[in-house]
Amino acid sequence: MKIFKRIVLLTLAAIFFGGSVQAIPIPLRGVVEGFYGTPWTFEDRADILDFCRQNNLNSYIYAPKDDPYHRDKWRKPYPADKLEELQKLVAIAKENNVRFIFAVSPGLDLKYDGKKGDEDFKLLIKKLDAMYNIGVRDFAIFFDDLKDDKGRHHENGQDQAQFLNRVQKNLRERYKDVAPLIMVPTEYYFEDMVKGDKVKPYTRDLAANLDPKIVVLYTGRGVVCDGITDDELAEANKIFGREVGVWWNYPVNDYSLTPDGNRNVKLALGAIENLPSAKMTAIFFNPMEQVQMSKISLATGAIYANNPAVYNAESAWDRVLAEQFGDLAPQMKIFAEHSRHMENSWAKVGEPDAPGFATAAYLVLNDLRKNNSPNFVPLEQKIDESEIATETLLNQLPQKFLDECRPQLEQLLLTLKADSIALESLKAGKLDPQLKSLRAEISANEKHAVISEEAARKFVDDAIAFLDTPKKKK
Ligand code: LOG
Repeated sequence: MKIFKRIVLLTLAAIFFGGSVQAIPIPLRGVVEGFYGTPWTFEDRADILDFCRQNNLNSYIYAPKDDPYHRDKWRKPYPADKLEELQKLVAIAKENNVRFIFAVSPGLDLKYDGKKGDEDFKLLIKKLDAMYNIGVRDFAIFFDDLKDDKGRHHENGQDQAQFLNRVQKNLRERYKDVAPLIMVPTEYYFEDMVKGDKVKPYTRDLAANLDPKIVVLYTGRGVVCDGITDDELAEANKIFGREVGVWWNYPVNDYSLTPDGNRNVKLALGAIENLPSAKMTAIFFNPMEQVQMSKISLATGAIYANNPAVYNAESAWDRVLAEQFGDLAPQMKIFAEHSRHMENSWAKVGEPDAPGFATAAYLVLNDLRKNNSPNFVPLEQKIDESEIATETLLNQLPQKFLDECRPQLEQLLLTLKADSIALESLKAGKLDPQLKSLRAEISANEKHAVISEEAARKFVDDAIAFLDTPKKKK
């Protein structure tokens, strides 16, 4: 009996870990071009559609925030040249077996009632019809980011639901081949949908009135958060009375801003992680303006979306780096490790940057603070290894990648130079005057590139602070 049990268990384990368990892909999986900033070019989009096919992603949502015809001037029809470009993309999507989902964000000034409401409804249908005529069969309507300066929005859930139901009904009556609508609510993250243990009125009314076939996307606990658990997903499903889909805000970096308003200064090069393994209807990854650099995490996202139950972020990351960078994968991994954590006052996602480096640096300073003599070697090795990798990438990466990550590579190299000098200063017990000017240079460059804030950059700051502090007499 015991032996029999063991055989059964071993067989089950072999099936499970051998990967022969049937993969269950998320039905709708892809990329949402949904970031603020310069929209992707035609070539970028064609490239991403091909990438989607290669990675078994079956959908692409066209929703660039700064395409005026998508949001600010949504009532205006696309001019002929733009329409022609879209038509070509729709054809390319079809060739690649990717659904081209056309989105409009009319919420900034959409009218719901009366004559104005009817006019707007007609204009929106006209906009979608033009897309139908160039081959689009999937549509989305987004109502995100409608808050005023005080963080309040004035949307009514019932109005929005009725509007969307009407759009859905109109399309389905006239066209037999359009897919169910996809929508993003105005309260699109969990913490904004509830107050205490109560669902807020807007979300409650939207959920109660929205056609159950319409797909709702949400972003998780926050706008940019560090994961969604199966329980959290179940909670969102309950609120909306349907299986919701996810709009995942990684690797998007449009909120990585400098004080003077430069965007996209930090690259998000980590793996997709901490997403549900439970059944889900849709997932869309919002990428960076830097299209090539986005492909690292997008490809891990594709591995996740094709088999969420067995996804392992670390091994997916390794596999993708090898596929995309070949011989340069080890160097790329070192660089990417310095640039995967994204955080500000309202956003937090991605593994910590270069944790091995950060630990080695911490140990050195900790010993010095305690008057122990530190072992400098592990940190020295980390600095050297990162420096060699960065230089190799600057010399050998193909141009299309360098076009997108040169500022960050150069910033890392500068920071590592400062790290070396910081280390020598600590060894000598005396601050090299060069160090502070290098630190100022790093700050100045952060207008264009931010990297490794809590690892390579932090060591420079910690070393300066340590050497600047007057020693206590023993
Ligand atoms: C926007 C999105 C933006 C992202 C990250 C959603 C649904 N909407 O705060 O366009 O790229 O956050 O900044 C958003 O996420 N709003």
